[in-house]
Amino acid sequence: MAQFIQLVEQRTQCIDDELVAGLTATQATTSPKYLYDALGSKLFEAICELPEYYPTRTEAKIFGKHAQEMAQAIGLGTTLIDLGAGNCAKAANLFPCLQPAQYVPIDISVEFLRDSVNKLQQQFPDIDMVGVGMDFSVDLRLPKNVRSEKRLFFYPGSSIGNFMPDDALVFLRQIKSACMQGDVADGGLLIGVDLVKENSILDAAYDDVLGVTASFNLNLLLHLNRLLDADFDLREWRHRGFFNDKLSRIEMHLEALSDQTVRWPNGVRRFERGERIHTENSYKYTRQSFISLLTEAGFENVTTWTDPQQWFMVCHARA
Ligand code: AVI
Repeated sequence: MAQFIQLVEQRTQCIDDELVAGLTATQATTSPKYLYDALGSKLFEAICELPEYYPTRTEAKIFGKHAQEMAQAIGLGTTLIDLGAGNCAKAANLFPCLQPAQYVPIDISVEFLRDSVNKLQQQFPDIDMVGVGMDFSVDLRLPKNVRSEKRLFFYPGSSIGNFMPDDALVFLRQIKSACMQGDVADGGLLIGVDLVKENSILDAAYDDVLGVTASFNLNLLLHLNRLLDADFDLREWRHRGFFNDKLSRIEMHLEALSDQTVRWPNGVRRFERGERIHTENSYKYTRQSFISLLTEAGFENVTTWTDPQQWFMVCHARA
């Protein structure tokens, strides 16, 4: 069994306060991290299989084609820190080329991660693995068991797009300083970024015909019901997912299908028909706008790889 460190509690006052503040704001909002309970993580895996959801397979093709070049740019024997590891599959595909000395998958979805890392440890018994259950978007301080040598932060899947640009900058700066800990040359950051493209392709990717993304979004309400002991009725809500051209981002919302009141202990929120809860943004960058963001965060020597249609980009940058 792999080592596992759990730094998140399932239900804290902090979570409640954050959720209630978001739900009772004039424009109701929830952090996208609440999309990922155990079922949400499985639904996200299903999204990645959808024909409309191009990011996963496009990124996989880029890694498949250029992994050797990436390993040459990065070097072997890194401490591979996988942010939002989920089922750990993307990093595992890179093990043969990258040959990490230590693998550190981190995810907020603790039980899902625990299962994934234990299975992976059986497959790769020679790699030292330390699974960490934590919310790295809040605090990137790593436990002591994580080697400080040659840290390579791995952040695939364009999850950086789920941060507001200002928060993305703060987060990238945190990664940069975490790379700099230790006295051996850093491994840097290997990150996947979704690129701006035709609206119809983006719209379809976040509002698929099978309704898997709709289920993923609606499942957030089940999660909130559990976390807050609230009484959202899922039949009274629908999914909305579309590209907002001006802000260069996909927006996901849950829209009330009727006037209704949602209750939880010590709290209540009235929603009118058509009112929305903003549940996620997914920013789309151009190659240049993302390189500028990396540079502003203090990274240098940026190398990029993309697919022939230039729909997705993988970047390596040194701290
Ligand atoms: C995890 N993240 C990069 C996904 C995205 O594309 O923004 C989450 C997602 N939301 C809906 N579909 C996928």
